[in-house]
Amino acid sequence: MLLVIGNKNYSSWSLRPWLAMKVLGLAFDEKRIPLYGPAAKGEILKHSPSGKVPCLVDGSLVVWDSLAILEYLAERRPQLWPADAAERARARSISAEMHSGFANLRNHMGMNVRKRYPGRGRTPEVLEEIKRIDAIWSQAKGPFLFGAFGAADAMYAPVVLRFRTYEVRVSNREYAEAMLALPAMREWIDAAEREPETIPQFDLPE
Ligand SMILES: N[C@@H](CCC(=O)N[C@@H](CS)C(=O)NCC(=O)O)C(=O)O
Repeated sequence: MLLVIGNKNYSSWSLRPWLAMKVLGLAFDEKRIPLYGPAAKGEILKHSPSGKVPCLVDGSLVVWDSLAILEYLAERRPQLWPADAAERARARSISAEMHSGFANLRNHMGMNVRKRYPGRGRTPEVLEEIKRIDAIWSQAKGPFLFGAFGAADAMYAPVVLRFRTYEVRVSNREYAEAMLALPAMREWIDAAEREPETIPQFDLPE
């Protein structure tokens, strides 16, 4: 399998399936396309019909969009979703909520693994969304949202990194600590720190 992703420093959507594949121990190659340069769109379109990353290529099959990729992976590794039907419905609900919502958080607290922006981005709307995430994380079974690591954790992984950058405190600190302690998260962070590219519109002075 080939996973096409963007910059590890900035591409929150790319992190989701990448992390799930690493935690599951699936073998895959990755192709990293630095985003928003003059050639980026053309390069992405060679793989992804939506013109966006992430995109998973499995032989002749192409799967794009982070949540669709997680669902595809779950067909091979059902443990990505909780075994209990009611828990599974809740895991899917909060994953869908992350996929379609939290627009203010995305806009005002863009992912930037390398930087620290304490106190920034806290508009009233962002604070409301942080409260909602705090409530979701407070219901974590521990150490991850539904016990063992799963698709819902993959969906919230970029928020863990955003809260690290913007120094957002939440009630359930253990959850973020467990996520940051995953060897795959460390690997992503280390790679993001070594990336040479910067995207000026996402790279405000600290
Ligand atoms: N809903 C999509 C969003 C994908 C997305 O917006 N990806 C961004 C990078 S994080 C992208 O490809 N941007 C490049 C572009 O639009 O040219 C998903 O869940 O995968």
